[in-house]
Amino acid sequence: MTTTQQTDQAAAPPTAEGDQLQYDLVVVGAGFAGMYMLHRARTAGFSVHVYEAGSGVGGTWYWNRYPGARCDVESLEYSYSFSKELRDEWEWPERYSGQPDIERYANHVADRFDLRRDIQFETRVTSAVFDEAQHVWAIATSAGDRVRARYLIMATGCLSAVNLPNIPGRDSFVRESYHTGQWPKEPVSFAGKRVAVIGTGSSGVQSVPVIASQAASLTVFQRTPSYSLPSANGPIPVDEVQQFRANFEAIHAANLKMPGGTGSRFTAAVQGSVLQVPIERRSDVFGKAWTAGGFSFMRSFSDIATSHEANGVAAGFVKEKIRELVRDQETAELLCPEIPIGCKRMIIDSGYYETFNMSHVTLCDARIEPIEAITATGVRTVKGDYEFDMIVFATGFDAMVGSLTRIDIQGRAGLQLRDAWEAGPRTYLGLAVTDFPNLFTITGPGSPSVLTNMMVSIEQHVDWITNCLEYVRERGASTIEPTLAAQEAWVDHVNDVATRDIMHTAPSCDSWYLGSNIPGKPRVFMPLPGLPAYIERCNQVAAAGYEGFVLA
Ligand code: N01
Repeated sequence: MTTTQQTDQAAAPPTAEGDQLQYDLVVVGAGFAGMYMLHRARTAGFSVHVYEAGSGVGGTWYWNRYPGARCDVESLEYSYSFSKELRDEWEWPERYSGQPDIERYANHVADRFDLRRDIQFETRVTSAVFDEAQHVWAIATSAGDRVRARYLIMATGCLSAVNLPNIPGRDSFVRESYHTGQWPKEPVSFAGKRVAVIGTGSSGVQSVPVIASQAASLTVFQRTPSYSLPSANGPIPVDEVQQFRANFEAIHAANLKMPGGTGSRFTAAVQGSVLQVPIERRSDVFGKAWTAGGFSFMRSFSDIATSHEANGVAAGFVKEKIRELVRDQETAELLCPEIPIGCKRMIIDSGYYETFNMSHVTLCDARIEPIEAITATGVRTVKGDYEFDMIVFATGFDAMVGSLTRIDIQGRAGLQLRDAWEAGPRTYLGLAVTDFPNLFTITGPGSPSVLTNMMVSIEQHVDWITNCLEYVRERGASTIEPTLAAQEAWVDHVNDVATRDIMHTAPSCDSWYLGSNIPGKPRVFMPLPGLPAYIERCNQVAAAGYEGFVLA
């Protein structure tokens, strides 16, 4: 691999003796969560130090610099809300921002709020051990730091621990290879090269058209076809930006009442069931939503996510579109998914299906031709050997828990977080974990996180954590930790809500939400559907003196 693989680097844990408490908070990660945590906690008078493995800020948007990387939430909403000045001065060039613009925004925020002085780059936290005698976290890093902090805040992101597929011979390829989630900063040229892309989730689907436009040939290895919707991306009209800014407070408040924390400006085209309207009207509504782009399609009727039958009708429309867009009907059929639409994270693309009309682009489907091995010079399938100059692994992430369990985190009595979560993640509110005092997870499993606009969830979590830390400080306590009973009840609640979410938990659907993209990972639905009820619960817990937590 030409990329640096994230590994479990188990450095020796720091010793308890002799070390002074250096910081109130150590924050792990300088993506949008870590940056806002630093800003809020600093403003509240805490001393904060942030460790970041990359050489710059941006987190997801630092690492995922693969060609075509783009956000599927509208730029105006995929922005911090906490500062009016920041909102008003920043101009997004496109409705759906590309990675370079989002990284530029992250850097602008870091400069504007003078964040860099408390961020240590190119430093990975390797272990964190809770010292039960001193009530502090003893933290070790890849750069040899040994520091002690009262609180450990994990801002490690939900999609940051990359998944390299367990294909035999994976590391034997001697030419260029990359994982989309650890794309190098140096330019990568595809010109004149025979390129393979393995994986057809968002990262694969976004990168395919860009790679195809430059490579000599492109072979796309698909294991499961995904539904993708056109973005209809373009500049944001000036009057829309003005309207958005003028009405920001109302729009933001309305977004907080939406299940995903976004999209209040675009309500369902038809408030009712797709099954109750005549077929011509259905096609008309679907067609308009398809042309409007982005998630509009999923909002065309109000029961696409709640009725199997309605979901099937919507899926049928998309499959017809695929058959229209892809000239070779054999390829088109292979691209048509069989799973419910939306059970995996929806993909928003820029010309994905059309790319298969290019004569140098080939689809290699695992149902016909499974991959047997990676060789020194390419990929071996059951039908024979393909030679490539470059392999792009667009094979996703050990989502939601990988970035936490790959670090050696020890709570009370040496309990390892990865052992505590062996049967699936267990948290209280997706924010804290029993037996791991003074540890908080931003957008952790058991919170709505990846089912929402992450910016909204990040801000909600950071604000809640900061208020909580102020509360603990005011009471002169040195630890805060959820009770086992509160955590168990929360896990039961998350499971209960997930079971009722028929779309995301369809038995036919193996998604990273369920952990089923990682061999051996327990099949547990990790995020909690429904942001508004979640926010209400978090607020109730705080108002009741942090109910379910113990302060000591
Ligand atoms: O990862 P994925 P991703 N052999 O897990 C295949 C966010 N994101 O990086 O479906 C062969 O979705 C796997 O096949 P299968 C977004 O939330 C957002 O693309 O498991 N193939 C699948 O096709 C997204 O959902 C944006 O059968 C193998 C692919 O690799 C999330 O990140 C952009 C394999 C992995 O797809 C993850 O997306 C990019 C194997 N052994 C990402 N193992 C936007 O904002 C895996 N695969 C738009």
